[in-house]
Amino acid sequence: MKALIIGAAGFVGGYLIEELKKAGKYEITATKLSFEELNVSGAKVIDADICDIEQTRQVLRDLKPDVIFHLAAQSSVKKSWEKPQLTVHINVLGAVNLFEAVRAECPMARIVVIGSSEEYGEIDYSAPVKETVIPNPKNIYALTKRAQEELARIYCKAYGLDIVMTRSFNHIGPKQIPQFVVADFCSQVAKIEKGLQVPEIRVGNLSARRDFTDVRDVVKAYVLLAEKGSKGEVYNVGSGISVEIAQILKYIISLSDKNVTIKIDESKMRPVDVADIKADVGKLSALGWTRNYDINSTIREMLDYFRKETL
Ligand code: A2R
Ligand code: GDD
Repeated sequence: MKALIIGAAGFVGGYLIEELKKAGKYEITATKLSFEELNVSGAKVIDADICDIEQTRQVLRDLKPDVIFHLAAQSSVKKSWEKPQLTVHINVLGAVNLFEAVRAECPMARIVVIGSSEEYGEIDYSAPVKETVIPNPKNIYALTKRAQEELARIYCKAYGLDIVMTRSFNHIGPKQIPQFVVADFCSQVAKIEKGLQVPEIRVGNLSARRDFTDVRDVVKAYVLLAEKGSKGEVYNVGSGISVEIAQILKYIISLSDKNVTIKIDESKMRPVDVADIKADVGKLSALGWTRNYDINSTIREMLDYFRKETL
């Protein structure tokens, strides 16, 4: 079975390669951008830019994959406010390019398209959100992921492409870059412990509540969806529990013996921020998905990772 991961040099890619290797039945090819590093064993690595339709077609023509995981994206909500055109370009044009290339080169391939919980936007937050709730995206990143999902649905219905979509909630784990909240706080604490930062942690909106899942459980869901997900369907990938960012900060600080003060950094605030969101994962669980990691153990691993990496 030939598996292709597009955008494999990011956070999720390395973990997905490991999960596919564990399954033992995949011949894995992974794409990265030409300037990115990806040193992995057990996968062939090639350069490809999803915004380049010819390059994308060439990859599919040469490989004829059975399953494609589309991870490539501008994945930061914060950056999408700063670079809206770039975000639309990569996330929307990239998706259309992939669908067009699949249509031309390997129309039978199963495609797992990674969307975001951010697509839900401003909804009733009182209960875990089901896939049937109508999304109401409130930021540029969210809208691009919504557009990607609707495009996927159109390519599925109009041309019969075999696409499964996700709305993935926040994922965390060792090696995540400090652009995202848990990695950011852990990285700052590690720097403070090494005397590289004054004992003051800079934070954004602490009142938001998010649903965090360990990346290793997330990639397990992606492989399961490749194998058992229903064509044309969207699946939440999350834990079902939302945690206040302030609570996470308090926990990370409690893991250190340093006296750390908290400083609100206005540059980390977003023009609009979803208040609280948690997934209903009944649809994914019905396929047999379970989680192995709890949030606190993942946070401890992340802090230890930054302690080792911070020199
Ligand atoms: O932006 P970079 O230099 O970090 O590269 C990212 C890469 N990428 C592309 N790949 C192919 N063609 C492009 N035109 C292109 N533009 C960016 O996709 C990065 O290496 C990868 C995405 O990885 P991350 O940003 O680390 O996202 P992560 O956490 O692995 O999330 C995977 C998926 C994304 O679609 C997120 O939007 C979603 O899960 O949450
Ligand atoms: N990054 C960051 N840094 N976020 C902070 C900070 C800080 O210092 N302080 C508070 N926050 C809040 C943000 O305002 C937001 O409410 C929450 O923490 C999570 O922010 P991020 O970790 O940056 O993630 P995100 O939710 O914007 O996006 C991530 O999750 C999405 C799924 O919900 C990304 O991984 C996306 O690619 C993914 O789709």
